[in-house]
This record gives sequence, C-alpha cells and structure tokens, in this order.
Amino acid sequence: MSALDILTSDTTDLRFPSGFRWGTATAAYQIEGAATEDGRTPSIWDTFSRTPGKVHNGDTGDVAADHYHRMPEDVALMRRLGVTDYRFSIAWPRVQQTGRGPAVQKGLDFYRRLVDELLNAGIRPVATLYHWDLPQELENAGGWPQRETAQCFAEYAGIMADALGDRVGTWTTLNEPWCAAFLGYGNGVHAPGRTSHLDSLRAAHHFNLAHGWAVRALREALPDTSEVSLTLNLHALRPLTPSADDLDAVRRIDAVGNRIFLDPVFHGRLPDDLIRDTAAITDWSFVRDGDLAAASTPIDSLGINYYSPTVVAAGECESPSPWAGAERHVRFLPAPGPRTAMDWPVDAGGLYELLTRLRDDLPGVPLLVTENGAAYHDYSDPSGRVHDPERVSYLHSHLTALHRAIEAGTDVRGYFLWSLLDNFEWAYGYSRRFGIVHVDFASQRRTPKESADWYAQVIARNAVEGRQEG
Ligand code: IFM
Repeated sequence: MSALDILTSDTTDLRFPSGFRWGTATAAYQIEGAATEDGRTPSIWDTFSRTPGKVHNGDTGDVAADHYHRMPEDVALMRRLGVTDYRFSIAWPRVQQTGRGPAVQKGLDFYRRLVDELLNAGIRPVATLYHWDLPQELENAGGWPQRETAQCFAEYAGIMADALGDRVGTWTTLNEPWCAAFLGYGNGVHAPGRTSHLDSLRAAHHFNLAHGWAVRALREALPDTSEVSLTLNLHALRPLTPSADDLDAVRRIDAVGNRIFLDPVFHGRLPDDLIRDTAAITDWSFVRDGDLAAASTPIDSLGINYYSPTVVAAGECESPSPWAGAERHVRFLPAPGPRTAMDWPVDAGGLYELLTRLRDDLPGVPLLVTENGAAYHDYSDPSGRVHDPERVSYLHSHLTALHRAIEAGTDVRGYFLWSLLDNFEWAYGYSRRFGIVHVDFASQRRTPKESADWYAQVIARNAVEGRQEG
C-alpha cells in the first residue's frame, strides 16, 4: 500500500484532543556538526566516534546534518510541516567547555538564535539538557559513575535556565538515561565505551540524582516555568509464555530497565528486587542519604520514547550484556513480524501497552511521546522524490495505538516524531535514516520525504485516518 492509499482509503478520522502537541525531535550531536567551532570542545561521542571500530564506517558527528549552519532552513522546514513544538537538545560542551565554569557566549548565542527562530515561526521550543554528549573532560574525571558529574550537571542546568528560561517553556533534563548508563558504561556499544556493570549501576543512580538536582536548579531559576520533564526509553516487555519463569524474566528486566528510573523519580525509592538482583555487583552504598528525595523532586510530565517491544523468557542472555547481572536467567527473543532497517520489530501494540501501564502506575502524570519513528533504507529517486510508504505505515499504526491509549483514559499531551532529519545514528553512523526529511550528506540538500507530507496532513487535521469498521 502506498502512502497516499493510507490517506485515501475508506476511513474515518481518529481525532486527537484539542491542543494536542505535534512535534519533531532531534539531538545536538546527531545533527549539528560544527564540532570544533565557536569554542565547542569534544564530548564523549566525539572521542568515541573517532576511535577506530566503534562506529559503522568510521562516521563521526563532525559535520552531521550541518544544522549549526543551516538552522533557519531547518526551522522553515518545520514551519511547513506545521508542527506546534520542536524538541532539540543542547550540546553541553558547546556551552561549557569542560563541563564546569563559565559559559561560552557563542554557544549560548546559537541556542538563543534557534529559540528565537522557533518562536518567530510559532513553534514552541522543548529543550533537552542531556542527550548523551558529556564533555570529555568530565568523563576524564570519572564520568557518570562519579557523583560529581551530577553536581556539574545541575550547575549547567542553572546556566541554561538563566540563558533561555524567558523563552523556553518546556525543559527535559535527560534523554534516555538507560542507554547512556547501560550502553555507555555496561556493554560499551555507546560512548564512552566502558564495560563495567558496577559503573553502569552507579551511572544510573547519578543520572537520577542529576535529574533531581537539575529540576531543583530549573525551578529555582524559573519559578514560573510551566513544564519540567524527563524522557525515558521504557521497555515494553512481554513474556514469551505466561509461565512463572518467563514472568520472572519480565520482572527482572522491568526492574533494571524501567523501575530503576521510575521508582526513584516518582516514588523516591529503589526497587527492592533490583537491589536483590544486582547484589553480586553492588550493595548500592553509593546511594547517600537524601539522594532519593532529590531524585523525586516533582516534575510536570514524563516523556516516553518508544520504538518496539521486547520479548523475554527464562534462559541465558548473550554476553556482553548491558543488564548489570540482573538478566541472569533471562533470554531475549526476536518479536515476530516486519522489521525496520534497525532490525527492530514493527509493533504498535507495545506503545499502547506502555502508555496504559503508565496511566495505571503513575496516575496524574501527564505523558508525552517524545520519540517514535522508524529507519528505512530510503533514497531519493531520479525525480528527487523520496517514497517511504513503510515509514508512513509505521507512523500510522503507532498514532492509531496512541489514539487508542488516549481513548482508554491515558493523559498523553503530545507526540514528537523521531526524527526531523536523517542524522548520525550513533554506532550505526549515517547508515540508518530516521528522518522524514531526507538529507544528502554530500551536498546537505534537504528533501522532505512522502512521510513528511503525510505527517503535515495529520497535524493540519489533528487526526489520523482510521480504517472503517466492518
Ligand atoms: O537516534 C536515537 C535517539 O538519539 C535516541 N532514541 C532512539 C533513536 C533511534 O535509535
């Protein structure tokens, strides 16, 4: 089925609540480039990507989608899409060279220009403080396994609040701390590439602490700010069978993948079962009095990034595993069905399951889907068109699932499509394209894909097409 078939087939509209926020999302290291310009210093991703063998094809974010120089053009693309919100991240080493000390004026100026351009285009800025680009100097001092990094992060949050707080209404402290802690320090497939289960657990705790301290810094600087948030990539877990052993596998991964953040942030405690499951690695004595109270400083919404579900069963996990020993007796299985270019299953049911779980577990916490989208091997045809019906179908099924979750009483306030532009997909380099705008990385030419036109129609109508029943 083509993209347009989905638009024109016999349908009824699934309308979203009025005021629903429609956005796109990006991250600094994945799009900005200008890695050494205007005082920016290396982050852990600069170091990692320049290390042979770490990133596909030796790709780096040195140039990426050159957004640093093409920002007005990219905001114009969003204006044409009609998005109400844009979720971007701030590169910490662009605004604080060593992760401490005075701010770099030119770095702050870039984000001021971006925010002004967005506001002039009628687009609300949603700023993420940390999307994985830790200043290398802080990593040299021990990185996230060290408590002091959390202190530095809170100071950086205060600097950004002072610089942009009059114009940015939504702040996200961290993006996907699970990936940063467990892929960065556990199995080492992300920067900084360390492989220590203890370090990954320490990092996870310091992310919770950094989040809480940053919330306090933001609140202090911006007492009237409407929204302070956190984005988690929660795992939508399914047991292979309803057996007690398979359900226990779900429990273990839920503890080390989801509740390790949810419980400190929303309940001010660590899950007892997590402490038991990781007892061979640590006694968690790095958690100090007051840390969990800080981590649970109230926030206004929770961001969820969802791509695909995870199926687990009793068994043995392949090593090296990122799961800090908690995965002993757990096996990960491929979910059935079609897959994206990441080899991730296309399964919108997982989004519904995750959102309705949060409706039940966190009553009163508004949710945002801060990332959702799919990579496919797109190309621009000789006439310059990028035909990406699989992405349209992916988005359609996920927006339908999101709509269903809202109808089932889940308070979801917005949806941010990942991603606006094709970009640097971490360890996959430029080999995976998530954008609804194609980027020719040789010329930096932008071409909206058919999915961009499709998304613009969804936004304009505040609705997605539903199949007619019967
Ligand atoms: O590209 C990433 C993004 O940086 C974080 N969430 C998942 C995306 C796709 O892998």
